Amino acid sequence: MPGTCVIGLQWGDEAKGKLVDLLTPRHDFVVRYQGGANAGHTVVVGGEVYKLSLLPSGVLTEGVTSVITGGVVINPAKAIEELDELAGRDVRGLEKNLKISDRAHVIMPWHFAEDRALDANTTDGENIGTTQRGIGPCYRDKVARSHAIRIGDLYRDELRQHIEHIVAAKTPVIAAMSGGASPELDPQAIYDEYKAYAERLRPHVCDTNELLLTAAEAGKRILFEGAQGALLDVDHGTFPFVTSSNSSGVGISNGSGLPARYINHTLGVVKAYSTRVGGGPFPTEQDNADGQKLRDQGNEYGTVTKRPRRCGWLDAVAVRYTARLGGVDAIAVMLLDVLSGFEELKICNAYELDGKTTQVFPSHVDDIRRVKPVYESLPGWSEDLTGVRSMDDLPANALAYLERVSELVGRPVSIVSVGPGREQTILAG
Ligand code: 2SA
Ligand code: MG
Repeated sequence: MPGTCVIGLQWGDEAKGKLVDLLTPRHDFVVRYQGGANAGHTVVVGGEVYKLSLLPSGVLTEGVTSVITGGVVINPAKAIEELDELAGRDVRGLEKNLKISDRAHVIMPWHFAEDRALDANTTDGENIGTTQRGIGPCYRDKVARSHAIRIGDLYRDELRQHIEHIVAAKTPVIAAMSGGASPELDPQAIYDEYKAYAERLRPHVCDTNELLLTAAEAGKRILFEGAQGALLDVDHGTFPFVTSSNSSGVGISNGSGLPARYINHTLGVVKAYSTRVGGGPFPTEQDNADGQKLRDQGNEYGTVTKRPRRCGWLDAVAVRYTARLGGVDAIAVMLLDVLSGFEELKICNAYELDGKTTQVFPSHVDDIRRVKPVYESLPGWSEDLTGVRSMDDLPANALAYLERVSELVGRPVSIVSVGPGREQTILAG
């Protein structure tokens, strides 16, 4: 009865999508349980590149049921756009194989306006740098309850009235937040638009709690696909520079509705270096030639927003923390090929804070800003790794790098990735 999770241990973009795609054939269900269309999962199948934001990466494998649970916030237009694109590229069976929870909250037009206004109005000068996909405002309305719309509400008679009520309440607030300009929110137009989305998505909508509980009780194999990374977790990450969901391992049960007893293997996904997109502290950031080289070699640009990602050395203090937080059994080290051509590689193995050396990841953003990373140096390698298929064929320095990462993080390395293709994957035993 395996329930396997794939979660990112950094700030997202660890190449989780590739791993989920690889593991999917061994599962009956693939589940997205948090976040929304802020995620960007790139999967390469047979030389074809698929970029998914909202749909689980499992949709690319026929015969597997992909599930978007109640913990996800859904932009219906985006769901439809991705469905259409996949249908146009001959991905089959989605009508039957994609399930969307009727409990999931809906991203509405006002959420985009609020996301823009909120992110431009931070108090301490640094913006969160959200993806502007309405994620935070939608989760905020979910927790606040009174102005929320769930997928199931789209099929109820009260929807028209509910939209009118919310637009009336929000219009002056959004206007005040954005310097007086009234947002263009026409209740009738919004109603018509979302009714059309609802009809289009109707074949997919169901009670996914019931579906997944029944599946788990019957011993079906379920793969949980995390979005973003654990350091962006709203409760346990670098708050407030985080996303609005539980993107660490703790989010799996609350987002999916499945109790933790059905989860028995957690794979933590680690990029061989670090990246972050958006604002917030990043202790090992290299705003210099090394960072630029990582960005160039790793093609480090946002999948969703195309923003250049900030790049730096691997931060083993942060990853050790998130591996423990996530109850991670083993780690997958991704994008190792990107490190080829560096004479020297650095790994942060401790922080200095107020004159003391620590291996504890600080809880307060100001302290994370103040830490000074303590680095150790490892010799690099010049060989191209993209064609390597076994651990034995890796250069000695690459093997030594992996061993040291494993030691510092405190978890075995079970998978190494040397390129985006399915075949560019090494099982480390
Ligand atoms: P939001 O939009 O409210 O979730 O933004 C809050 C913070 O979370 C970060 N965030 C991400 N970081 C890395 N990757 C993400 N997905 C896309 C990608 C991002 C993109 O795969 O590249 O295309 O820019 C993602 N989603 C959210 C975000 O940058 C804020 O720091
Ligand atoms: Mg991504």
